[in-house]
Amino acid sequence: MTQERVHSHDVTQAAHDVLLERGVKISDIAEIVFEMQGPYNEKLKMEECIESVEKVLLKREMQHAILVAVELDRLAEQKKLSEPLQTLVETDEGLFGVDETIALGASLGYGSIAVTTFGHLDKNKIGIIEKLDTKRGGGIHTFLDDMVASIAANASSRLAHRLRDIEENLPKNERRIIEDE
Ligand SMILES: [Ca+2]
Repeated sequence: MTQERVHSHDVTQAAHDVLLERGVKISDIAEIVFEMQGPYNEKLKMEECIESVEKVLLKREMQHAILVAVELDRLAEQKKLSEPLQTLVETDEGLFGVDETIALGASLGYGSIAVTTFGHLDKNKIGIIEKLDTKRGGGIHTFLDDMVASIAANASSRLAHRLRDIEENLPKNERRIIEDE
C-alpha cells in the first residue's frame, strides 16, 4: 500500500500554525535572538533576527521536531499519554530530559554556536521561554519551551555566521548560508 506523501508546504504551514496556536510568535523568538546576538553586533536589526527565525523554520528537521514536541504537550494536556509518561510530562519532572534531547538534537545541524546558545537558554530561560516554562497562562509546554530555545539558538548561530561573511565582504555565492548546505 502506498500512502500519499505529505507535501512539504503543508508541513511548513503546520509547523507555523502550531507555534501560533501555542502562543509563540516569530517575533517572540526573534527577540531572544536579538538578545543573544545583539552584544556581538551593535548594528543588528530586529528584521534580521526575524528573517533568521523564518529561515530556521523552513528546515524540515525543525518542522518535524516542532510537530512532535507540540503533539506530546497537547496529548499530555488531554491526559492521553500512558502512565507513568503522563505524569512525567505533565509535571515536567526534573530528571525527564527527553524534551531537551529532542531540542538539542534539532540544534546539532547549526554548529557549536547553536549548541552553546541552546545550553545558555536552557539554563537562563528568557522571554517567551520563561513564560512557557513557568506555565503562565496555563497549558503544558514541557516540550515546547525547549523547542523554542532550539529555534532561537539556531537562528542566532545562523546569524553569527552570516554576519561574519558579510563583514568579510564575501561575494553572495561564497557566503555560508547554512540553510542551503
Ligand atoms: Ca522543558
